[in-house]
Amino acid sequence: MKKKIVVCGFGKTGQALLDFLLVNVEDAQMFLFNDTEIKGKENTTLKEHYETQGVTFLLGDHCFKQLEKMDLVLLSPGIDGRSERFNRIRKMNIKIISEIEFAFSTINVPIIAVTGTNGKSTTATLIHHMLTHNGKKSFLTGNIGTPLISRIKDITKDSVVVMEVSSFQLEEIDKFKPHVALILNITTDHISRHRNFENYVLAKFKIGINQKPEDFIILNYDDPLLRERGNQIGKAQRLWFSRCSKDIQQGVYAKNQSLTMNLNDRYETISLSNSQLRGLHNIENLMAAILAARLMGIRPEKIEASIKYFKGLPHRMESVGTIGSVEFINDSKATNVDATLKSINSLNHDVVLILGGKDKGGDFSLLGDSIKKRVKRVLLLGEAGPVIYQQLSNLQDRCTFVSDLSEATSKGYNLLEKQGGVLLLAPGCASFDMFNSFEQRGEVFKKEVLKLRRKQG
Ligand code: UMA
Repeated sequence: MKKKIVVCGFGKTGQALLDFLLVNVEDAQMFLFNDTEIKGKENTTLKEHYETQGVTFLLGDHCFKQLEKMDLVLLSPGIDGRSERFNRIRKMNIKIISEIEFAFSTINVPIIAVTGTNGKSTTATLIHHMLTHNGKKSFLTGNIGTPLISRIKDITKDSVVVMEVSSFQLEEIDKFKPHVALILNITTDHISRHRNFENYVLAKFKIGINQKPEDFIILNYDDPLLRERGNQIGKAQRLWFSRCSKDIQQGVYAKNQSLTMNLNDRYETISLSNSQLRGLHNIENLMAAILAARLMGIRPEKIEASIKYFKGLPHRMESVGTIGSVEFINDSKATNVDATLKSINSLNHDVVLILGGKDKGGDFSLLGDSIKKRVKRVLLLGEAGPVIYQQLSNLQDRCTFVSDLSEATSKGYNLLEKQGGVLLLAPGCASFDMFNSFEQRGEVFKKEVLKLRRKQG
């Protein structure tokens, strides 16, 4: 009898899994399960394409029962494999494997895996940049938008894989083992998926559970949770990075724009003065990336030389221009409270802050002190607006509700026009109440700034 394999989720991951299976697995019956119907022209065409290749689509949650007949269930990260319904399947001894676990089982090259609540994409991209700039064959994959499984065909013995890994992905790993793991920070996020903060922390810690003493884990010494519990993660050699303390034995610390690295009592310095990245959090991202690149054998002077060519990613503290003395900064990727806090704290100017979107259960009162010091007005947007208003209880006189990004942009500009400052989009929330993604939200903001600039002549 043919083996029955079902791929769950018809997003980027599900499609990449199907592409891989159709080429590499013979003699199996292939299924695709998705909780909802497939909509849109592009996806419908793709569905038809897979159907002609023999894939049977199981669409709608009422089809979930059919998973009970499968031999193997492959999961996309957005689907909660720890939910009641999947636990039921697990108890029936049906194998459930996540995409990263499955992809990992097919390769044997060093993996550098970056996780953390914030800074993952920038740090992973920085590492990839430092490696490729210095002649390594690096693949940048994972949560950043390219499932690992989609790159397997191109990975060769001399490759290095750099992965951004989310808590959703880590929650489902079994044997996945990076040679170098990085945890940049851990603050509250994704509580609706993980149910509580501890589960989220434990998912992040899984990055190191399979590591051996010949592997490395890079941790943030300035993160209270990591400093307290970082020594309990796995068996890898620990390296720390710190912006605030020289008190680290192995790793790197920053003093102004200069980094001092200590690896096995060998001291090296690297200057950040050429870096184009803004914000204190980016010093942390740089330190973490530099340690990883150094562990992969890149010389300090080569790392230093490559830093200056890295422009940063769109939608992360991205300056999208000025009108008069008002600067517009797009940090649409700040989708949780901690990221917003870091954005505000990296600006010295008078700030008008656009906050709100789809609430992920964050505690916005944590922004109180920084708002008091730096933010003259908070423009509240989207579904989370009223919740944030409640949580900023003693700052409500500084809050104004706006109906969309267009109103937020023009109102923000009017408020700053006379004495100058920064209009900062750092919403602290997901985008899905009004947009398809944080990228789309950022693009809309950029368009609004452009419109305003044209209007101002
Ligand atoms: N779906 C269901 N049932 C569910 C949830 C989703 O059927 O309960 C279906 C959807 O209808 C859709 C498909 O599953 O058809 C989407 O699957 P997915 O959510 O796993 O999305 P992908 O397109 O495969 O993208 C995933 C990651 N998405 C999530 O983790 C939510 C992408 O991270 C990642 O870039 C991509 O794999 C490649 O690895 C995005 C993300 O938002 C950027 N990540 C979170 C974050 O960064 O905060 C963790």
